[in-house]
Formats: sequence, structure tokens, C-alpha cells
Amino acid sequence: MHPLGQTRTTIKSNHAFIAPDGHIKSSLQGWENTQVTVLISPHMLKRPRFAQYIAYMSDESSVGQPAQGIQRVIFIMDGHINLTVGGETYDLSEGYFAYIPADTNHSINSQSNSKLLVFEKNYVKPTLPTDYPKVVTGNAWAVDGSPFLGDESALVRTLLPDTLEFDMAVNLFTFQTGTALPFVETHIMEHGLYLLEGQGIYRLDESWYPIQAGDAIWMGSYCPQWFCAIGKTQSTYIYYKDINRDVLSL
Ligand code: UGY
Ligand code: MN
Repeated sequence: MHPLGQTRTTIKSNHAFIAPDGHIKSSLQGWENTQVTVLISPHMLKRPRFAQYIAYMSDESSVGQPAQGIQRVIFIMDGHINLTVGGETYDLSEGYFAYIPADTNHSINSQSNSKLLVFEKNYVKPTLPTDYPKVVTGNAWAVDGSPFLGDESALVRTLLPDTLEFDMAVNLFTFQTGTALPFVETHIMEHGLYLLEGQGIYRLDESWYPIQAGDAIWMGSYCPQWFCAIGKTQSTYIYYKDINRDVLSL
């Protein structure tokens, strides 16, 4: 509760810092018995090219495939779901993720009270010949981490293959306390971020935000960005970025 009309949330033209204190739940086409909080969408200024939302499901909830051309990544933050796709059923619990290519018939059935983070993006076909992306699923925390730019205290787990057929990446980024991004990044790729654990300071453009688990961020193209993990425990965020496509086709 923040008295006197205060909130930690700030929405700017090239970034947004979204704290849970302002979340409102609603329903969304296709998501049966589910409440969603849409964190990032093309309705923001500068029109993000993807969506990021939280889906709150119960053991009576389900969802089918999204609209034509949209690919989906789910990350299970709490609970337990079954994903049925391509004649297989995957049992996914906390910490597991799945990538479902666009136009792929599938269903997600929650087996308990579950909380999912969802990223969706219109699939942009590569102009070079490649295969169509395939379903990817697994335990995100079990993926091997790589030191970010040589820093063993900043580990990136890349959940999707970095091959031409994929036009998006979703990674887990873990920082030991006291570890920072080595410089202020400024790049064309957009990000959608959700802090899963820990806390720190996030610089976005000319503003510095204290960030804690449960906060989300949208970073538009060319938004200067920097993070330092502080506190007594490690910090991990899951984040989206667009990759692998011609600059002018984005
Ligand atoms: O992949 C990235 O661009 C990443 N280093 N950015 C970020 O964590 N803000
Ligand atoms: Mn970045």
C-alpha cells in the first residue's frame, strides 16, 4: 500500500519500470479461468514489438494457441502445468520453460494454482532459407550458464538456440551480489525483463531505479541500460530480446 497516490511504477517513452503495486488483473481471449496482468504490450509509447504478461491459473485453467503468426514462451514461476503439443505432453513445474513456435496447435492445462510469465512475439521469417523453429522445453535453471563478457560472477543461461530460425531470445541472467553490467549498454534490441530473485539498481536512460523481485522492465531500442546487484543474495532476471533479423525488417 502506498498512501497519497504514490507508486514505484514509471512509464516513459523509451522504457517502463513496472512494480506490482499497480498491477490489475483482467481476462484475455483464449485463457480459460485465468487472470492476467499485461506488463508490456504494443500499447506503450514507441510500440514494443512483443508482449509480456503474467498468467494466474488454477487447476481449472487452460489455454490454446494464440492468434495467427504469434510465437509464445512460457516460464513457470509457481505451480505445475501440462503442455500438450505435437502429440506429446510435457509436465512443467516451477523453473521450467517452453517455447512454442507460431501457428503450432497446443494446449496448456494447469494442474494447480500456477503463475506463468509469458512472452509473445509475431514471428518474423528470415529471408535466408532455414528450418521452421521447433518446440524447446526444459528446466531453465539446469541450462549451463556462460560468463557474461568473461565475468564469472554474471552468468547468462540462454534458453533458446541462437540459430537463424529464432528471432527472439529468452535468457536467465544471474548476478552475484556486488556484480554489475560492465558498461552502460545501448543497443537496437528491445528487452522485457522480470526480476525473479534478489535486488539491485537498474539504470534506464537517465533514471536509476531500486529493483526487487517481482518488478518488471520494458527497455525500448537504444534505451541506455545498466544493472548492479546489491543486497545479501544473488539476483536473477529473465529477459527477452529480439535477434537475428534484418534491421529494417524489425
Ligand atoms: O543481452 C543483453 O543485451 C543484456 N546484457 N542486457 C541487459 O541485461 N540489460
Ligand atoms: Mn541489453
